[in-house]
Amino acid sequence: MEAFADLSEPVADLPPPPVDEAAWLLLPAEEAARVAATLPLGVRFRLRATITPVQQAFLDRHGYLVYDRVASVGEIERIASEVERIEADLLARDVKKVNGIPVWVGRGVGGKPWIQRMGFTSVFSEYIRSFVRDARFEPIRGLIGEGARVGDEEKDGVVVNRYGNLPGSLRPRLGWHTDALRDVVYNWRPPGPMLNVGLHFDRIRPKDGGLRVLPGTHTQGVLSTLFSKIHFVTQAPDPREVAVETWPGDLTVHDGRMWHRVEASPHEGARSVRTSMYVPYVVDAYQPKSELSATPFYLRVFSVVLAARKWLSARALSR
Ligand SMILES: O=C(O)CCC(=O)C(=O)O
Ligand SMILES: [Fe+2]
Repeated sequence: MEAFADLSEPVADLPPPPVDEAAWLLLPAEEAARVAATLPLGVRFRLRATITPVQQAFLDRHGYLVYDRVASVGEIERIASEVERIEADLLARDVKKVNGIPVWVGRGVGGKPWIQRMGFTSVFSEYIRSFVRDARFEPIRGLIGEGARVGDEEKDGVVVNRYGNLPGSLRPRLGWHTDALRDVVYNWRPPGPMLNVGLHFDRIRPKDGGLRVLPGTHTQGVLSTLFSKIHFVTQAPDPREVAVETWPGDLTVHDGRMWHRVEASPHEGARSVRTSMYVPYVVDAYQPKSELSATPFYLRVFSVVLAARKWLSARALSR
């Protein structure tokens, strides 16, 4: 225990228990839909051996699910230490891109170089590679679709995001967006169903910032998916948004067509840091990336914005 720990705000508090689904496990779909409609938007589910009818109905209705602490604190710590090891290696080798996906290096706690978006982590870590394949995630794989696989070398691979409100941080937040935009931009096809699976490393209360989702927007028309907000630019809170409160090890599933964003932390320094890890499940034809892969257009735009931000903050720090 640190001598000056702030005891007024418990940060290691326990989550409310996940909803008890025992009575609903065999419900037919229509009844499960009725039950799902009565659950609060902040409901937490327990990941079982199969996806329950009510979980499926909640996802269909609202576009997301939160699973109570699917990873242990020990596992989260181990993954975080693997991420630090990979980071040290990428920084030492001055790697700017992995398989065409930019490595965004900002400044972290104490001003040290800090990788804020890292793709393909499971390619660099046997631990992460086997963790994301653990038997407990089988039902999630089934949720994505028949024959879904973890795309270690596909899309952006297993991505680790780090946000922080620190001098030189490249991303304290992430503006409103749908993940489905990528589908539209690359494949010229309307956004289809697609699920994103995220592991959360931190205790984040609504007042600490973190993930915000707009329930139900996954069923909007294509035009709303594309234009009801300006992708990555609109930051303002939406009156209908839900703050996804997390405890370390929580797992979220969200529909890629749903609008969501990451709110900045109001804290400073280490207390403001938030880490999430997203696992790509792929059902399409195998399309591995390689060192020859081109950088996706939207990441190029991002890189220009981040370079500008980096330059501005370097100027501010040197004053
Ligand atoms: O960090 C998060 O939880 C969300 C990240 C996200 O939405 C994204 O990278 O597309
Ligand atoms: Fe997203």
